[in-house]
Amino acid sequence: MGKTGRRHWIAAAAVVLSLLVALYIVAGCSRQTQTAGDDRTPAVKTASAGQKELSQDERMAWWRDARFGLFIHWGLYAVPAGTYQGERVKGIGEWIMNNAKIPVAEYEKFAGAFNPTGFNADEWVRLAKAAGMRYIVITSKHHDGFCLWDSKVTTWDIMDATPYQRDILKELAAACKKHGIKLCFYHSIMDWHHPDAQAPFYPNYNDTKQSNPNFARYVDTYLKPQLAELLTNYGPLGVLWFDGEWIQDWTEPQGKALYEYVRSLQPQILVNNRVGKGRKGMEGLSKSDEYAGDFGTPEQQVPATGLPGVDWETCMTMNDTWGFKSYDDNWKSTEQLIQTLVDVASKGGNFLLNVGPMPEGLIPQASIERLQAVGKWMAVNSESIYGTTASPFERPAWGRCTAQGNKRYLHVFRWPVDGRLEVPLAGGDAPEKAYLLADKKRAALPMLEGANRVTISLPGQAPDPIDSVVVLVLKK
Ligand code: H79
Repeated sequence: MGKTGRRHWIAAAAVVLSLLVALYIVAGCSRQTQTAGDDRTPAVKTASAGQKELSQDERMAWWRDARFGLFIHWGLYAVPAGTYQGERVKGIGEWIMNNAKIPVAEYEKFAGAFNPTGFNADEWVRLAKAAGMRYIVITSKHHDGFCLWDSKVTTWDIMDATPYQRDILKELAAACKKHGIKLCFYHSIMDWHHPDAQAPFYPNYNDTKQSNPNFARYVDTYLKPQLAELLTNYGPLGVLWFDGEWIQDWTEPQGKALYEYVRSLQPQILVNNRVGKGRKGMEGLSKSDEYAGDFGTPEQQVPATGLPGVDWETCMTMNDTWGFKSYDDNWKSTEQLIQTLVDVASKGGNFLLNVGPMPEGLIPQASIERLQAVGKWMAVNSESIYGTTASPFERPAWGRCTAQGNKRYLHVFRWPVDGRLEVPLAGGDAPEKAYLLADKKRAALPMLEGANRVTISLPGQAPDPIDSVVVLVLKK
């Protein structure tokens, strides 16, 4: 080829290349349009000037990637810790005010005994981080109305009502920022302490038939101003996690309005479905296109086959209470906790695991030990959790599967005695390599391909008695 010929050839190649690039961009845009079409909640037009408005997928991205968070239920109920006037009170610890029918003035006395001198925000955040958790949801206010921060619209808070007088949320916000953990607040819509909310319903604060004629005043002069404080003084938050929305006085339109209000103050924040009336009992599910909220919140349960097309998060206790109860020793095993985390991930959900700190400011030792054990597993296996999506095939007899790109993470709960792991394959899936996630050398495990399945030969000994992960790489 002469010089001119070569030049022509290069020019032609450049034209073809730019055409390809143009095509790629167009294809990319149409993909984006499709994603935007999937959005279940319209974006709020509140992003400040010059700031790009995030799509639903962009807002959800960190949360979908995180998969694992720490729930913290902490408040005055930790003081009675499940016992009132010498009697053990049935039910979850943070409901003691309702369950033991404690008058407001009596309940207020617990504030004088709340002096958590052992509280160390940095330690809590490091514990969560070492467990492999990526976000923390703490009770800014539970149903008893008591506030863990210095609220300007009430004296029913840590600053004005207790001898402790330190803003717990401020300290947690600083520690979370330092350690790269997303801080989130649980906030109760129901309020058993406020005269314009459910306080007058005593002795049945949770009476779902009663209505308070002044409830609108509570929303406008108390609930919303408090949320404004939380949304402006503690940096960018990950989630506002509402609860207590089942009361007579709360409606879906109010939920939608509150959703918009929260996002007007922090456009990128996520809000759970309990902001409105979308949940169905403790299943906590909702289709977000009908109801307000970005994700469903099944409580103390994992949906049998997940919730395709809906973002969701299972919240769960380690024993039988959210708020500390001194005598609740019904702890789940580390095995149960790890396998539940994996089960949830294999169905495409997040896992929000609870601790109920003691009034001294310490997390119960049983919880610490379990979080550390989960962290030990995560240190080896977190790649099979973060950023994964639901299993592409039905639950196998040996365990669970999570997926990311061309990788299938095979979570082997029951190590096969014959050393053969049968894995279903979808049409077009061609196995390239299999290895143990615990094996730093990634030594290839022998594979035998069959019709719609591959059989992987495993070593005799499981690397982890609870869940050993085999990575199956598919040809791209
Ligand atoms: O904060 C923790 C609990 O205190 C709180 N949610 C977790 C995260 C909690 N909410 N409800 N309960 C505990 C039990 C109350 C259930 C009922 Fe109902 C309220 C039964 C009837 C009204 C749930 C909501 C089922 C129907 C509506």
